Amino acid sequence: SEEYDFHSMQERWLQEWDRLRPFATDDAGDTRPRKYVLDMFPYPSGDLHMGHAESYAYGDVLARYWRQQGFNVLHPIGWDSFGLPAENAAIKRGADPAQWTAENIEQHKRSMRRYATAFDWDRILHTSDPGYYKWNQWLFLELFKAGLAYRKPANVNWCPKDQTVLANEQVIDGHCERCDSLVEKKQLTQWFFKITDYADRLLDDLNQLEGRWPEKVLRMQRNWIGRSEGADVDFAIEGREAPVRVFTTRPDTLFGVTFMVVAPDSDLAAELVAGADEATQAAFAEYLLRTQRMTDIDRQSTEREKTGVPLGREAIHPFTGERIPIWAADYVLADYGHGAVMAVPAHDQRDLDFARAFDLPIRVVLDTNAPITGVMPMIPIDDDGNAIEPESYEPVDPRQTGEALTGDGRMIQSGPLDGLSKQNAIARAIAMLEERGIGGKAKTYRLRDWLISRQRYWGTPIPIVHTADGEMVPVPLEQLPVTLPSAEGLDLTPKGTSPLGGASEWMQVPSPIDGSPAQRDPDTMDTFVDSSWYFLRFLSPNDDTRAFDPAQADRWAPVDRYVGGVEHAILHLLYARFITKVLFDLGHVSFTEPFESLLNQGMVILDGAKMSKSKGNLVTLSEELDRFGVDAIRVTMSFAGPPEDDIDWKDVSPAGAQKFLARAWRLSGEVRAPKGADAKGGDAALRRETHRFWRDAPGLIEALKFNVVVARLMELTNATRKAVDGAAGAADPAVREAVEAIALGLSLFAPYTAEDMWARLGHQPTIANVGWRRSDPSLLVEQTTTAVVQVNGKVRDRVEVPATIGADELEALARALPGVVRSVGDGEVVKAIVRAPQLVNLVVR
Ligand code: ANZ
Repeated sequence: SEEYDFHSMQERWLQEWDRLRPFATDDAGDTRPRKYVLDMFPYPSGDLHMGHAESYAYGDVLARYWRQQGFNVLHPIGWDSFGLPAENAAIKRGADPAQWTAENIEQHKRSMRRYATAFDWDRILHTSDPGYYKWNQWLFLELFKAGLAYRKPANVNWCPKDQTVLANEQVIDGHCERCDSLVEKKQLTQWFFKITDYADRLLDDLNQLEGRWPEKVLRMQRNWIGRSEGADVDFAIEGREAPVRVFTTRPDTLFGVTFMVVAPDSDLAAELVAGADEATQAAFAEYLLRTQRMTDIDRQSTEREKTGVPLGREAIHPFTGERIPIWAADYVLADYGHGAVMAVPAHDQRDLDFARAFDLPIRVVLDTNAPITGVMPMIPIDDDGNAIEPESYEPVDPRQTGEALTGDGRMIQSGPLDGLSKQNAIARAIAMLEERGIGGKAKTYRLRDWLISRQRYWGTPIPIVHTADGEMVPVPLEQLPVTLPSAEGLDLTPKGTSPLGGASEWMQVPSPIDGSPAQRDPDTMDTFVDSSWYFLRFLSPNDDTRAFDPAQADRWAPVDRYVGGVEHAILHLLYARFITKVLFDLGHVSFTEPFESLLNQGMVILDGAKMSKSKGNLVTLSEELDRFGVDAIRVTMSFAGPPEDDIDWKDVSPAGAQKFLARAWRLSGEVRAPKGADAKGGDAALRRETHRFWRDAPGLIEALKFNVVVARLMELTNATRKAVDGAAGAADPAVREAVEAIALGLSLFAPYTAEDMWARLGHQPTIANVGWRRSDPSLLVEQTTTAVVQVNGKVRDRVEVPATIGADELEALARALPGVVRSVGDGEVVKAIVRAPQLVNLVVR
């Protein structure tokens, strides 16, 4: 039989496609409906790997599918080319980051073309291109002018090895995401974006994405934003004019407050202890040093022994007037809530551990043993239905058990709250606080403002000029981009201040206001800024008059389907959502969520383990492609299972995929019916198979069941082979119809093979734009037959059943027929003889 030579096929069609540019998105005058399919753009470091091959295979199936369904599809690619990988690699090899990046992009481009990704090659972009980062600077200034970009000294996460600031999100269990060094704290003046202003919208709008984004991603975003609802409470402080405000989720436990705890590293703690005696101050100073060496994770660990020092000051309980001591302890964080808590040891485990460690009073205010009747206020009742008075039972003592009482029940020892359930007491307490003007309903968030400045070279320069008298002036739009100075002669090694500060000529600039000597801002932007809006730049990537064309944005955006790794579940997606909302508020776009639906592909692993160079279990994409061909690798990715699942390369068979493609391809050389031949009257069984494919494939693709579609193509290939070799023969027009269906189906998964099959069937390239066919419903009517049902050999009923019905199903159906039920009566069926689909005989005693 003919040889399936994928090498020559790849060479031939790659050239042809270069000439035909089948995926250029020409929008002018195109009236087709639109789809925007976007793959997360890669970092251009090294060549493409198996992970890219997987995710691009999936994105491509979708892009090619929508095109076959008659949509005008935008499917662009670019490179997230600023950032540490390029800079560190450049430092290591002594090369210019710009040149290193350009070479890597070229390599990626070659590999992507060979991989036959259906990208629009006229719309590529990369973020380190001044034509791109000019608009990054524009975006920064839009936020600056809207009061959403600001500078403040901040206790930042500092990686001592990379010598750079890290966002909270880049700190994993207290270690640097990139180099795993232990992260330290350092005070530096930094630029922030005010994402916290958008916390509620970022949280609430996740509901719109329910069912369209993976549940796991929605959960991670919700946790990251971490909205907590409760109350603010002001506590007057002995000897201090202003009260101290605390945030609590449990205002119902107000009467159980027996002490107050503030974060040792807060301004408040420093101020309070300043009024205490020397010994207290000395102990505090030492404790503060200990605290500063710890990560937030360790500080909040429930495993650790509680530590702390008294501050020698007292707060006044707002309702009882009682004096309560104020402590500093590391389990309270300076930058959460108000950096201080009202401690309720009976009902909060951390406070209880602390109270037990330092022998502080514990007061139970909610009896969790009291039965809950659902009648509010709740009166506990005994077995006979009589009310139980609070005196008649003993609440559990958390001091003895060591376990805080966190459940629901009935309030006790709480004055006006007595007898209420937890929820009612929360509402009542909030009302009381509001009445007295000492607090009220409040929310707090885990989310912090987005620290966007970096002290590194390879990023977008911040377009701000600092005048001699300390004013910050935006660089005027017509002077953008502020281009990076050449890396030549600059010391790029990390040292805590931006290398750009060393470009003395570049740093000096006349003030945009009056021309007086001024200085540029030496910091560069976090690369997450670059990737927060790139999906909009693809709409008009070469427009040098604006960041994006709003008319195009209205037409194409939001992205219909975003494909990429779950490692971006929090940061990138949150930032892109935030920037989209800002652009909406500033009137630049008319939608508030950037990505309509999201597909997170699983990982490609080997033998159950993540592949990595250091473990030596790397499967190299280029080698796999050389061995099996592009199409076989793409089919393997799609056939491996649902796209969200991990693919163990040990369990898949690229060789099997290649064999399947060869079988399908050979059929295209055997078809003898002429092009356009009417398949009516052709082999009916084969026609039914073909039209079942056309009926089912669209729904399966849209449900992301790519593996099932490949399986169906395999079945159709087998059925066609049987027809060719059997009674139908190669001249049957049903065979041509089936092989064309296989080619069109494969055009999503195996573009080279499909194109070659299409040519061998006598058609012009390219198959990518032919359009999928529709099923003929008249061919899909299921064949039925009449089954006869006997009881003890006598015909008692008849029923219409599908010709393909199974024995079990037929028997169950038969037993339920009215004539059969009547005839069996009280008797017992001892035996059933079933000959599907015609006959059932029940033997009854
Ligand atoms: C009194 C209380 C009683 C509390 C009780 C809880 C249970 P989430 O849910 O995480 O928002 N808290 C407030 N600020 C804090 C800070 N800066 N560092 C550490 N803990 C802080 O937690 C809110 C609760 O965590 C608040 O409610 C407060 O303790 C504590 F039975 O107030 B609670």
